[in-house]
Amino acid sequence: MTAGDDRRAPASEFALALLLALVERGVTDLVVSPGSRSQALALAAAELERAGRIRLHVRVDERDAGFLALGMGLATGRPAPVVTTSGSAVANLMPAALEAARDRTPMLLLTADRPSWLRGTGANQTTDQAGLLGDRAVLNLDVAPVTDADAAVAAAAAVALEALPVALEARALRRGPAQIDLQFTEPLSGPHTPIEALLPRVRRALAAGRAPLDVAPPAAVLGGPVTVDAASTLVLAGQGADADLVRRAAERGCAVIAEITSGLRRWQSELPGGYRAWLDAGAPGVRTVVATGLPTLSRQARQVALRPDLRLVTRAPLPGECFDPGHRTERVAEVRITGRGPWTPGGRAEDAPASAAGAPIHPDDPADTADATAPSAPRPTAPTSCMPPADARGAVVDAVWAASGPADAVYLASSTMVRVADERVDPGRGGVPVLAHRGLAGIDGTVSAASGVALARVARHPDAVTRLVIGDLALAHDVGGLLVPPVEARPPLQIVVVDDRGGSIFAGLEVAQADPALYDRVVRTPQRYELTALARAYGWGHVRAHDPAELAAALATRRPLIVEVRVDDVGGWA
Ligand SMILES: Cc1ncc(C[n+]2csc(CCOP(=O)(O)OP(=O)(O)O)c2C)c(N)n1
Repeated sequence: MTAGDDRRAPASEFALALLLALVERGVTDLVVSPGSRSQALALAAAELERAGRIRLHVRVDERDAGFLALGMGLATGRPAPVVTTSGSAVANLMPAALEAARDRTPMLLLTADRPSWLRGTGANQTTDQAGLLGDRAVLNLDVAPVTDADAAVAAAAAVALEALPVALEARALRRGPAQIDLQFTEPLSGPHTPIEALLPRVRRALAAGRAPLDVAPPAAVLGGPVTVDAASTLVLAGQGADADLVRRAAERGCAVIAEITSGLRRWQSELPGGYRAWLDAGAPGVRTVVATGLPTLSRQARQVALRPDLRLVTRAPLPGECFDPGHRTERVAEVRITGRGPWTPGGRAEDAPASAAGAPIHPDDPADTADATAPSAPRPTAPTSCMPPADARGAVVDAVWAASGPADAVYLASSTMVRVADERVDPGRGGVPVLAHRGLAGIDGTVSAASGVALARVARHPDAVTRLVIGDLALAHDVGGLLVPPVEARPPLQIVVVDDRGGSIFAGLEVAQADPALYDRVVRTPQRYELTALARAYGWGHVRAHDPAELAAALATRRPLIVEVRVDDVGGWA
């Protein structure tokens, strides 16, 4: 192409080169919300999809786009970059990004912006959106517009190389959301070099550039390694727990409590009466508590961590917040375990990963570490001795676990049901991958996040079904997550809605003693929506399950479906 007939739009040349660079370095999925300022990125994403180089997911609502990407990041450990236009669109990514910051899920926000000289001038759809996450982001880049098509590849490679070590490397020392704010000037899109011609140039530019070295966490933050004695150690694992530490602890005979959202339940010890009762009994014999991840699901776990007579050690190798209820934990990068304790893990041997080599993509993903080709055969349900059959919530947990195999996944919405599952699922049923966003324990974005998990799982295991267990308010909160463009495959997701008319979680709190009418009006907040009509409006199948058999039959279809379970005021099937 000669200078005279060069009609390439720098915006499009740059956008395609940037996305190609990310794909070259491992990005497989992109999430796009529509807009004008972001058109070059969006069109480049669509072209890459057409060329079979990425999977593209389009969501109208940026909040849903953010949570969809969060779910993919949770399931794979890699970010699915999210493309948005400028203005309030960017702010809609905030809830998912805050969650990602807390539970250190990789996330890459590609936010299109107007050129910096329009900031502060009252320009349409323009706000101070670069660096919106502040220091919650692991990286903030504010990228000036590329105005010369010949400079586009070098500029794109420079941006990618700056972001890659932080945003993409699985072993990055910082993990969480990264924002690349990309300023674009007119023309916002236009002709560009074809993918096949651009790719070798992008590869050369990536190879020629040098990625900045990642910054090690300040040494002062981390003590250790600490050595603990298995016989007197309790390991407490929450979401994001270190799988290797938990496995070593279980094999050494430590007492292990693995919250259901740690995904490591199979390593939990057989503690008399269940872990809550054992903790209530004073955790006999324990002198040291080792925490890993973010335990959030029981009052007892927090209390044991606060006991002044026990030493608290938290394994938290990455900078940022860690589990430290009493502001006194010994924060360490590594925990060594000596000796031998009396406890045995309750999980079955075949639930354990075949090999400890190579970190699983998700800590409780036996399908990713063991035989990934094994059929996702449902497990027999464990005896449900601790709850009467009339307990509808318990029956939902049993049915979901019975229907799910190791290549499937269960996503637990925040609120009552995650706690029911935590109490009820014994280690013998610990082979099913469990995911949740427990960092901030929001009830927002749950349908979208579970959809992201479902899409990530099925990309790896073609028959995988993800099952979301969600309350009626959390579903209402993310109705928009049900909206899937007609050209896109519906995520292989079954949504079990436990409808107890509002937030039942509050019934166990002091607020439940308030005037019942006031309590209902502003706390429990029962809603009235017709789930059948809602499902139809968004193109989902819907069934109502009146008993465990109907629920099991619905789940056994393995088809995308909304399954409604109505629960009465005493917890039975309504
Ligand atoms: C984004 C967000 N808003 C509000 C809350 C507070 N909250 C926690 S649980 C809950 C009620 C959830 O009700 P539902 O989804 O029906 O579940 P249930 O309690 O009935 O199991 C609310 C409003 C929250 N965690 N996150």
